[in-house]
Amino acid sequence: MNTQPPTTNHQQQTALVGIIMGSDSDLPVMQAAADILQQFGIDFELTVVSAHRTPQRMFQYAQGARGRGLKVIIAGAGGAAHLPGMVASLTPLPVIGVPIKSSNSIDGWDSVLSILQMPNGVPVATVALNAAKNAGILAAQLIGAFDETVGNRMAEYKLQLEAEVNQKVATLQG
Ligand code: RP5
Repeated sequence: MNTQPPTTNHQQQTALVGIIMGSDSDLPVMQAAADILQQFGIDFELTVVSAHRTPQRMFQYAQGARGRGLKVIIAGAGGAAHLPGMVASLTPLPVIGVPIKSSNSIDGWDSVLSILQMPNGVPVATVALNAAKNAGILAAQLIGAFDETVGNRMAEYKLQLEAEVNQKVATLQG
């Protein structure tokens, strides 16, 4: 595992969203955030930052994120999932937390509660267990609030969701 500062395996000079995770074992879940951001045409970077195994790297990543041009950070972790909350404490950027159900977890409640139960003043926007796709969508919505192109793509995405349900209703009703 690379423990050097923010070198990433999907490095984008123009990255607006930083996707980080506590371990490379989180990648199969977190990939969904990357996929949806790609679909919306939003540049992102993706890397591993562990709150417990690489605390210095976490400090460096979080404190440098805004200066490097990131607008949102998506942080996924499992178990004693301190990464999203600690990163939120170190940056003025909004942080979206993805609780990951790790293999030894108590049904994922450990991950959910350790990301969700933040103290006043340091929020983490916590999505559902393993819901990295929703984290990506929420990040895109935050970007889309200020970027018209992304905002329009989001409006179109919503219409698509609606059309898909309407199509199913029509099929059910014959
Ligand atoms: C957490 O511990 C990681 O976010 C991961 O979900 C979990 C297990 O990590 P590994 O032991 O697989 O590296 O820090």
